[in-house]
Amino acid sequence: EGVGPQEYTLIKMKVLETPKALSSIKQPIYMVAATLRPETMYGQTNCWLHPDIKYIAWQTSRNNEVWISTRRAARNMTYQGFTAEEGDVKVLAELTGQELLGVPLSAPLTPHKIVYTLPMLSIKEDKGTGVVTSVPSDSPDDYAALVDLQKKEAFRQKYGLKDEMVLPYEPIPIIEVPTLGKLSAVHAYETLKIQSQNDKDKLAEAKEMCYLKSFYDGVMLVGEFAGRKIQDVKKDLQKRLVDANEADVYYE
Ligand code: A2H
Repeated sequence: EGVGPQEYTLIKMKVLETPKALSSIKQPIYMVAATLRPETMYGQTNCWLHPDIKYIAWQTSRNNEVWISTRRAARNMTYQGFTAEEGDVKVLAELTGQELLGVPLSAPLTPHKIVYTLPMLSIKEDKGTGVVTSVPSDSPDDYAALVDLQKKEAFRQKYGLKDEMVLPYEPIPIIEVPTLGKLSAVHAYETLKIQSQNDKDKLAEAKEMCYLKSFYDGVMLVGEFAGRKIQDVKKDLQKRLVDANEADVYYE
């Protein structure tokens, strides 16, 4: 990673049914996922949370919205104009990822009307918001974690997830990458015979196979920018999302 701060697009995923633990909150609630790939939002199938990480629901100064992220990310955001006062996080609730699983969300650009929060064990507490949007077509980590849940009923049951939150969601072809095809992450996963989201070395290899190539040679298959190269549309797509109040820009 470079010297300067990293710019993330914060994707706002609206909570459609407030979980019990947040029932006192009457404002609109969003999970905010930090991504480097706003142009992949057409392929979202779910949202990842780490079951053991602590998240907070906190008051932003944006349209009275309440956002869910790690406390660390919320604190950083107080210095980026997201709150009334710098350094002051107004915490409305604190809870673990586990308490927030199986929550229905509405997310931008994906064809799915509802996507669910599901568990991912490789989420890092000290990066982004701790909330990760899942694009299994183009992210080997996302594909591996989704397949783990789809293959193992016991894993779904452990977290109280219903089959319909997981089983109907398949990778969506959104970007064509020369030699890797229209589902580049699936191609890498299969070529390297990855077994699970814990296959760290092979997943690192899969990411090497996919990411640079997708960024430099990938072509959009869907949406307003279909037929255009990824590197030429990333900024425009970010701006569209921000202008529609479906995203924000966050640095760390
Ligand atoms: B990306 P970097 Cl399709 N822990 O978004 C683990 N991973 C995290 C995270 C956390 N706390 N916060 C964000 N991320 C993921 C989409 C995507 C991403 C695609 C392809 C590649 C890709 C859909 N998931 O990232 O360490 C998020 O996944 C390639 C690295 O700051 C975020 O972008 O470089 C990316 O990792 C940020 O990772």
